[in-house]
This record gives sequence, structure tokens and C-alpha cells, in this order.
Amino acid sequence: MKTICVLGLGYIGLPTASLFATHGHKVVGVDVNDKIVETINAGEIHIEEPGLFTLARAAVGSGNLRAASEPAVSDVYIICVPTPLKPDKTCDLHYVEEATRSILPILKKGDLIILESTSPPGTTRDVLAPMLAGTGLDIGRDIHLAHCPERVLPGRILKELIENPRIIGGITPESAEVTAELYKGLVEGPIYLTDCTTAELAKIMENTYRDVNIALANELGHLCESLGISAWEVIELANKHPRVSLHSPGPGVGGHCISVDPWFLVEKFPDNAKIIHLSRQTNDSQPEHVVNRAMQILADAGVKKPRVTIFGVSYKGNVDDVRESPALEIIGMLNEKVDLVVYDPHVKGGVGHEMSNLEESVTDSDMILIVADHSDFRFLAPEELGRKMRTKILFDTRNFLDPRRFREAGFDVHTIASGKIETTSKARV
Ligand code: SAJ
Repeated sequence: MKTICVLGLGYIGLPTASLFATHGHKVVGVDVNDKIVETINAGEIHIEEPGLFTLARAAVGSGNLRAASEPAVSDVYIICVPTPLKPDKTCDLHYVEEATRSILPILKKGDLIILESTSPPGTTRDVLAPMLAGTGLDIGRDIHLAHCPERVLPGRILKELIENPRIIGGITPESAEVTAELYKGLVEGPIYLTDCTTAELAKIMENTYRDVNIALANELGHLCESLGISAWEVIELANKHPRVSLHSPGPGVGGHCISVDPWFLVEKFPDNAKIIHLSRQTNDSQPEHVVNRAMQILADAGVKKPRVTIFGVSYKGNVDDVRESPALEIIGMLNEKVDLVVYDPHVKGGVGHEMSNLEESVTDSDMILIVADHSDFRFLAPEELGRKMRTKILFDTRNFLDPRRFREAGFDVHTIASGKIETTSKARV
């Protein structure tokens, strides 16, 4: 059993702290936000994540987890603070630096410091290690230091924290081994040991791989729109090849990971990270592409003074997270051109536009524009929606609603990445 101090009680820190606490360790979770500290100590939580409420409550109830505003003397320090982008698209490391600085006065021989936050390659070695060396403790001998990137998907965090494979990059091989011993107590997936810079880059490349592939899919979508065919059908057919796995086009890439992490490489390697940079630009320009297409569809339909209804503003379906959501940009651009109405059953606000209820949102509308693919939308009856609308147009940027049902209800159906009106032929010989 160890004493562990987890710095940052967000989407990764709170589940991590709670899991270590329910696995027998004594954990202090530290957050700079007093409200979060109070909430957790009261047995409540401040984020939405399946299973977390029960787990955190059990951890606090057992006496093994308490939240605090200041770090406490411990055997292990795990840094789980954000590494956001600055407006100039460079990584803001100040939370990591602040967290590290806060533990310097209490570090002692034998301690282990782990960075979980996704960070540019070189951060553990070139930023954290020099700060820790200032204490006079010898890193790799007196104290251990490692990077152990989190790799979990929001909505499945608790399951994935336990089951996913983990990469542990030590400042020395021994630091990696000491860290692995700790994680072995709760991780059931395999644990791979390496050096800290390799671990940092592996984590960033996972998300960069996805970003580049989504950019490829979006580019394919543009080609197909010009050709008057459906990228969805092209993808479906190409993916029948055993070694091809094309991703899906969409309204753009959101979330606090995939749309952020590749920039860390562009910042560090401005001359060499070429495909990575272009992919970011392609995906970032997708909201404008959506707006241009929406305006074209409305113009082609002869709609004057259009009223457009956005369905779904989170960065992907079935979550309430709007960070970096392409919907935010779409809202900003469309708001200047049309009478805009916004509906999302999961999001209460914070999108730069007032939210409407379902009925209000479609009344007198000329277009339903699907941006986030919430499962709830599949249960909507096209006839009922259409009855309230002025012009029955559906523009689906996720190719997610059944176009046939909407066409049968009299809708003009358009899909992103498709120059066809009807999409997805399932014809097979
Ligand atoms: N998207 C597309 N086309 C696709 C797939 C996704 O347009 O084919 C869009 C989504 O709609 C969304 C964005 O990309 O806007 C990202 O969504 P996502 O579900 O792919 O990923 P995240 O950001 O929710 O979580 C990712 C995960 N990384 C990978 O799948 C490689 C997760 O495992 C990481 O832990 C997480 O980032 C993180 O913390 O880095």
C-alpha cells in the first residue's frame, strides 16, 4: 500500500484517484478549484462518466480518498492536469509546470513522480526532470520519474483504465519498472516499458494517426461531392479489402485530444510534420465546408431568409462534451447568415447560442442540420418533424439517419461527402 497524491481531478485524475483508492492505496486528490474539492469530499462528482459516481463515492466513503487544495506528502505523485492549446496552436504546459512546482518542497528520497497528461515529446526529460533536479535529489536514483499516458475513451473511462494496454516510459529503465509495479495493481491489460520520450510520442501518434485518417476521409468526401458520387459507398467498398480501413468523413474533428495533440508535433517540427499539419488544416476547415454546402443547398431550393436548425452540438454523439466541437464554429458562421436554432438533448448551453427544445427548434425551419450523431435522433419521426417545418430539407453531416425514411416523409436529403441525394447502396452480387 502506498500513499498517492493525484494532481488534477478531471476526467482522468478523478477516475485514477478513485481506482487507486479502491485498490487499497491512501490517496489525496488535489485540485486548484475549491468547488471541485468540496464536491468530491461530499461524496458527489462534478463530471458525467458512467460508473464514476459510485466508484468515487465508495473511495471517499472508505476513507482512502480525500480531496484537497494542496498536495500532501506522499510516496507517489501522479500529474493529471490539462495540456491545452494556446491560441497560437502551441502547447500550454503551465498546468504541468505548476503541478510539478507544487510538489517540489515536499519531495523526498524514494518518491515516484508520474506524468499522465498528454505532452509534447521531450516534456518529461527536458521540462520535468530539470525542475525536479532543482531539489538536489538525483533523478533515477533518489527519486523516480516516468510518463504513463492515459489512453481512455470518454464514456468508457473506468473500463478502459483497467483493461487497456499501458505504455510506461521511464527516465531510466528502473523508473519504468517501479511505475509498472504500481500500475500492475489495477491494470489488467499488458504493460509495455520504454523510455519517456518514446512513450510521449507513442501517445500523440495514436491520436495523430486518427486525425490524419479522418482528414483523408474528408478529402475523399470533397472529391466525391465533385464527382456526384457517395464517399460512404466508396469507403464501404474499399474497406472490403483486408488491409484497408478508411475512416469516416464528418463536420470536422472535435474533442480535447485528437484535434489538439497533433499540433504538439507541428510546434516541435514545423518543417517536417507536413502531413500532420495539412491534416489538421483539412479537418479544421471542415466546419466552413459544412456551412458553404448548407447555404448552397438552401439557395438551390430557392429558400429566402432561411431558418436552420442544428441538431447536436457536442463533438461526437451521445456525450455532453462541447470542447473543440466543430458545431461551435458552424454556429458562429451560420449565425451571421441565417436565422439559427440549436437543439441538443445532451447539452444545456455554453455554445455561444441559446438552446431550444425539440418542438421550438423545428417549427418553421427550412433545414435540419445534423452535426452530432446522438442515438436519440434515430427515434424521431420524420413525418412529425416535417409537419412543423417550412421547408423539408435534411443535411446530415454524419450519414447517420436513414435517408429513405426522411425521403418518404417528403424531405430533400443531403449527406456530407456525397454528391448523391440518396446514399449507401448495399447492392451486392
Ligand atoms: N471523427 C470523424 N471521423 C471518424 C472518427 C471520428 O470525423 O472516422 C470525429 C468525431 O466525430 C470526433 C473526433 O473525430 O469529433 C474525435 O472522436 P473520437 O471518438 O475518435 O476520439 P476521442 O477524442 O473521443 O478520444 C480519443 C481516443 N483516441 C483514439 O481513438 C486514437 C482515445 O482513445 C484517447 O484516449 C483520447 O482521444 C485521448 O484522451 O487522447
